[in-house]
Amino acid sequence: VHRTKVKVVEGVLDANDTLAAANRSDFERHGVRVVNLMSAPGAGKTTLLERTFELGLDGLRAGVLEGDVQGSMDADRLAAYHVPVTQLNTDPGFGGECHLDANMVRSALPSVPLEELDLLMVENVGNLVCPAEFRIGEHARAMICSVTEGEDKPLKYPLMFRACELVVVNKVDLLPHLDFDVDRLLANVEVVHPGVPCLRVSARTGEGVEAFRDWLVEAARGGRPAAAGVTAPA
Ligand SMILES: Nc1nc2c(ncn2[C@@H]2O[C@H](COP(=O)(O)OP(=O)(O)OP(=O)(O)O)[C@@H](O)[C@H]2O)c(=O)[nH]1
Ligand SMILES: [Mg+2]
Repeated sequence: VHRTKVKVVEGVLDANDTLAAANRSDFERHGVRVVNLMSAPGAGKTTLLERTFELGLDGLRAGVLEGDVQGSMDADRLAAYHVPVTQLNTDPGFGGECHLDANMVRSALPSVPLEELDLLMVENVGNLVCPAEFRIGEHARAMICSVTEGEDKPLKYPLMFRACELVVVNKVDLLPHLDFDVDRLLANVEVVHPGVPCLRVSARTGEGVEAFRDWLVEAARGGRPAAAGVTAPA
């Protein structure tokens, strides 16, 4: 019974990879690079996107695919920046999934104006486990952890910290009020994902947002490798 269960899980992930590859080829046909943003709920994905759109993306035409269990609050916030935003709710039809998968993204693609975009930012559902397991056809993944979450998180949720090409340490403006040790966090990141670039950012004050924007622009121009440690779509 146990072996059968394992096979089922592998089968689900294989099917996901096949759909992720189909998404990837649609993105590439339109010349769109896709970045998947992942974090625990409330780490600052939407706020960081807001600050990034305020800075501008070096002339790149950006859009957002906004993943939430329900509601459109984040999509409404981002639409204020005059970028095309498509809401993808995992509640209807998907049973309130805690992550986006390739099939959900595929079902949303007809509503995403790919021909108008160079860069599609996907804000995943806030969750530190499941989003890391499902590729969606993206070219790069950034994960955001905030300084209120604890230095131990890379050791407790290693896949999330491994399945990304960038770690953003957000809310550094709060450090004077906390006993959070950024160096200890970064050492733990290094244990699970040696060499991954990390940025110190405050989406509140704008500190470090330019470096994040520069990373995005480079990712959009094809300068980033595929994620290590996870099955990349063929
Ligand atoms: N002090 C501080 N607060 C921040 C920062 N970034 C985000 N916040 C606050 O943190 C809360 C959550 O931010 P969001 O940007 O909504 O987080 P999110 O990751 O998009 O959340 P979900 O989409 O619900 O997973 C909000 O109250 C933000 O104002 C930061 O750099 N510093
Ligand atoms: Mg959000």
